[in-house]
Amino acid sequence: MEDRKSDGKNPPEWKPELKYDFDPITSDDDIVTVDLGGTPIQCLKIGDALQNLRTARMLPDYRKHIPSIRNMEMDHDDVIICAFTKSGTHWLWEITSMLRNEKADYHGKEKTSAMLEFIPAEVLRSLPKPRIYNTHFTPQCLPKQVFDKRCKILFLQRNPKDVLVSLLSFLKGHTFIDSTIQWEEFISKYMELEVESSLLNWFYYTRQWFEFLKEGHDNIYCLSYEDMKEDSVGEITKLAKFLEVEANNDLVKDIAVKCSFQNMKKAAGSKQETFAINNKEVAQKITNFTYRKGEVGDWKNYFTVAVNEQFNALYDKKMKGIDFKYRYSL
Ligand code: PPS
Repeated sequence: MEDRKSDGKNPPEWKPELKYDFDPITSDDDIVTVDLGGTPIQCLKIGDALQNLRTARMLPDYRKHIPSIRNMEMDHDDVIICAFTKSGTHWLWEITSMLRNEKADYHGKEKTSAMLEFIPAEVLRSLPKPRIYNTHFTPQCLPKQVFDKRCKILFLQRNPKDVLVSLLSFLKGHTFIDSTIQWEEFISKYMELEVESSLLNWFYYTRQWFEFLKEGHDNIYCLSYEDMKEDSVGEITKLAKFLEVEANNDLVKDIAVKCSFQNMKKAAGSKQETFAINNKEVAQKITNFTYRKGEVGDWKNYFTVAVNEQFNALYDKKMKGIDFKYRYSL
């Protein structure tokens, strides 16, 4: 894999730090090519987790990392936030951190600092308490002790139409896909996506979680982005109860205000990033697409009537037997 260094003449364009070892690919490895809006992406597949080969050394080698996460020790008071990407994970992580610290102060670090996909198990274990991990993995990749020790899990959902609009902006922003790809192209390819991927395939991810929830787990609390938008104070109050945290009305209101979209976007600049970003412009760009709009219903600006009908039909087919009702507007 190429090294990303400056030629010494021009300031280096910021690229994620490639800090992990990555063993050679062998014939035993499962390599899949995923077509996202016309950009073929080569990935290593471990179970239902995909590792993009282009950025492989940015994250630990999944062939060793996933087993080590599965076997990671957990304490009964560790909490894990589970959500499909672009569902509001940053938002819920900040709220949960404030609640558990009983203070409406922003966490000093970016939420990727506590992400199961990004961080080696021994580093995750050494984070100060209260520990709030987060992940886009399905239950099959979570630490086994989560279930033995009955750690609290927060399962956050968001309607898939807003998720996909947000996802395109994220993939383009990180140059995971060609920045010229238009929404029409992206959504039509996305509707053909069959790969069993926790990271990319919303239908697959969500089904996996619902099948798992059917088993009945009272250590899992379900929330939705739309409910949080509609009534932040009410949802934070209910969450505090589940987390068994003392939170009076003033604290809950302060958290709701501090965690509003605009305030979190402003605060993002002062956080210590997981990947050292020494280029202010790039850091601002990443903040701008991580905190893009923060609304319910932006999908209506993208889905045509025909695409919407096609998507609804696909949803009915893929989500048969799952009776959860997503909210597409408030
Ligand atoms: S990630 O990078 O996959 O973990 O993204 P994730 O944090 O899950 O989701 C990003 C979307 O959440 C919106 N967001 C918020 N909405 C409301 N309030 C707050 N405080 C907030 N913080 C983040 C963010 O803007 C992304 O959605 P879109 O629709 O792109 O704006």
